[in-house]
Amino acid sequence: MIQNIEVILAEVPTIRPHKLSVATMNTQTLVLVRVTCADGIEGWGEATTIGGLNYGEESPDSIKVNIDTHIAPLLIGMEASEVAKAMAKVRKIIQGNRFAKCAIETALLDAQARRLGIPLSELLGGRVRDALPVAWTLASGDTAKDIAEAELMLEKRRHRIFKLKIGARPVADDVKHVLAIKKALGDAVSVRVDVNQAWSELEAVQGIAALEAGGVDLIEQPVRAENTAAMARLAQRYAVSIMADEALHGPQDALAFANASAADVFAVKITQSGGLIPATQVATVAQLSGVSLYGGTMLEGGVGTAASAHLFSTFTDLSAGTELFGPLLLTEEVLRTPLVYKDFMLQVPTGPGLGVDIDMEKLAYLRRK
Ligand code: MUC
Ligand code: MG
Repeated sequence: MIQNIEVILAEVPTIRPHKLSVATMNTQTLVLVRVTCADGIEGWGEATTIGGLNYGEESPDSIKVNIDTHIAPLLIGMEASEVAKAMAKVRKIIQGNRFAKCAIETALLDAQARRLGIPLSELLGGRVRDALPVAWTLASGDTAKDIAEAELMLEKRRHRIFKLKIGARPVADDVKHVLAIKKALGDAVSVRVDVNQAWSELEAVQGIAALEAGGVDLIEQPVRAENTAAMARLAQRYAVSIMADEALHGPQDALAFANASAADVFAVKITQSGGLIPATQVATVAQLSGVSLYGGTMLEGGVGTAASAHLFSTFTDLSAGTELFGPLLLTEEVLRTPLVYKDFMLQVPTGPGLGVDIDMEKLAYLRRK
């Protein structure tokens, strides 16, 4: 039986300012959900987002209040091992709130996988890989600093795929910045950009042409999320891959995007999709439509990153890799044993459930008072 649901907000500083077109992050607010079951088993989930309400429609505060007030009361007393029934009830009664739903579903699936003594990946169809390629985001706002940071990552064999956050400055300045980094890092390294919706279609046409000519591999969400027609025109116009991120809020959007041929790649995010199971449906739509897959992040800590890793390990096609580096951007670790990054890959945890343990003392210290 589901006995208790607790939402914990924890403030963790980032290792350096992380500059996106929509926000500059100096701290990340982790949103953690702990589900306690009557059989003594506990499950954890995460609903972390970026920049309050700058990025998505849910804030850490709204997620907490909506779970505490509207979602938890629906679930308390329900059978904990019947995750699908519990989530069907939540999805029927609660509109929107995809991040909140994701954290709840993750915690229930974590508990159930622990109960069964199997890794979460095996509840999600089964892993086809044990390690995932991981990109790093260069977003210091300074070209020379970004190059030095990338070189350090290459030297440590941690990342060889780099995503650059652009869109806040004029297109010509951004292009100059990206191409200087691409030139410094060379051909063995994949350089990509994420515009986070900042460009008009005309700016995108101009920017992408220059970036493609300079050897950039992938252009993420260049225009507004709702501008499907522009995404389709850009995807058709350019050989370089166009990736949808903010446009995808679950399977329905994925289907519309696939039908409109509006992206070459989908960034699958478990929170933005509304949970692990809807995220599997996004991936299925992509695979059936010939769209490539990329494992996205909302810069979660260890819990959400582990949950995403379990899901992405089940994708047969993961040709664009992942960006599951969230915990590495934070100054404090909430897991007792950190996730393992080596040889440019994140190792998918192998223990029961998420395969991670929370450091409760550390969390008590980081917790918003
Ligand atoms: C996004 O838009 O993809 C992922 C990596 C990063 O630096 O920001 C996020 C969000
Ligand atoms: Mg993105």
